[in-house]
Amino acid sequence: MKKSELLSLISYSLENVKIFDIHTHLFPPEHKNFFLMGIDELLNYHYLIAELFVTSDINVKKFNSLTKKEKAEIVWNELFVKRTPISEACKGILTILKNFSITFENKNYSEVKAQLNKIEYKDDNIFKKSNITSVVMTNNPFDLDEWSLFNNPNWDRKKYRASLRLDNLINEFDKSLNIAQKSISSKSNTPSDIIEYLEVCRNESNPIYVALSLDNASFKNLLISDFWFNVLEWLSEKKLPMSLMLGVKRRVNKDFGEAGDGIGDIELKDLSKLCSTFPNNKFLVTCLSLNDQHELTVLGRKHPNLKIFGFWWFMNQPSIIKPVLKMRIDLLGLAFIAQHSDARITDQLIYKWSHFKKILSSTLHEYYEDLLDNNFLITKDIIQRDVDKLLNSNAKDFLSVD
Ligand code: FIX
Ligand code: ZN
Repeated sequence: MKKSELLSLISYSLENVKIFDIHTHLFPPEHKNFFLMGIDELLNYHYLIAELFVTSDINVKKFNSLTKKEKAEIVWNELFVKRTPISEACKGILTILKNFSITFENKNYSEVKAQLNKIEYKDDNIFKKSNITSVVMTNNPFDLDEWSLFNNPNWDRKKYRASLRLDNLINEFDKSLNIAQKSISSKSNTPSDIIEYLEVCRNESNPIYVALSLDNASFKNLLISDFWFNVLEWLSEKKLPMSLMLGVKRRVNKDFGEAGDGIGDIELKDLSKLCSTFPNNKFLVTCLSLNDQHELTVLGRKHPNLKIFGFWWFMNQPSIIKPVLKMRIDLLGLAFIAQHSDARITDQLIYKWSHFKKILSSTLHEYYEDLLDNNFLITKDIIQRDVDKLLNSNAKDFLSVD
């Protein structure tokens, strides 16, 4: 293959690869109170809210008391009219609007919204536009309203795959234990009731992994607690991987709500210990801090039961993705899960994936050119195989998902 053909073949492969999105906060439209789509939801994304609070002199308490529509209008005016929408989260909105051929130069919020309201689109259209076959939801078995999704038989369980999000067991253990005991009408009042409850939830939801987001203290506790030892034993028996999102510090600024989370420390030697102590468990891991990426990637070379995934949250910035993606390829070849969207609003799938594929395209181009220089034959099939691994089959193989 000639170098001149390379870029078009990479673009073709990226346009046609079927994406498996292993971490989102999305729900099917049938889950009415939790399904989010449209401009008001997009402009209320906590990434934009954080920017609003530190860019404008808006009163946070007053803003938090407004309706979603009122907030959306303020975000549009402050970040897209009065200022240049140059940040990644702002550019994401522009990518979505452009994708729907919405004109927004000197347009106010109502004029933008009116254009979008004229377009009939569903989650299906967005999945098809971005070539996404499945997304993994974040399902919390201790939020019974949210968990009621699994009482509803009428939604696509292949398109929306389940996970078991267990952060409540870190932050509200006693309350979670009560929920578990009530649900299984237990009299024993021991933490084993939680595992019995999780088994009920596993049968209801057929999750493809359990997930936790952890700071240093809670991660260290995982390694010494009998309860988590029993959870890991249960996971190994059920062949359920554990997804660990490490290095978050919740509510750095409490007034900002969901926009107030930040970066915490994490000791990755503990991750290595976890992988060695539980060789029969599989761990999907991503870290929030740029400072942890090199050590995490090296650990990806040491533990066959560890799979690195995605560019999480504050890592999902083009200026950071490019060098870290190259480091992962240098150290791991293509043996990692390249990205997840973390989308909360269905429309976000459009920009989360198109922005990443642009970086992946130029990165692969660079590496394939090097291979051509070393007389390694690059073919269309090889490119399609590699892109499928990064965006689809590495995740499905590790998670044993068809
Ligand atoms: O813990 C998580 O799943 C994080 O992704 C969220 O808490 C965070 O708010 C988010 O959506 C980041 O993209
Ligand atoms: Zn998330």
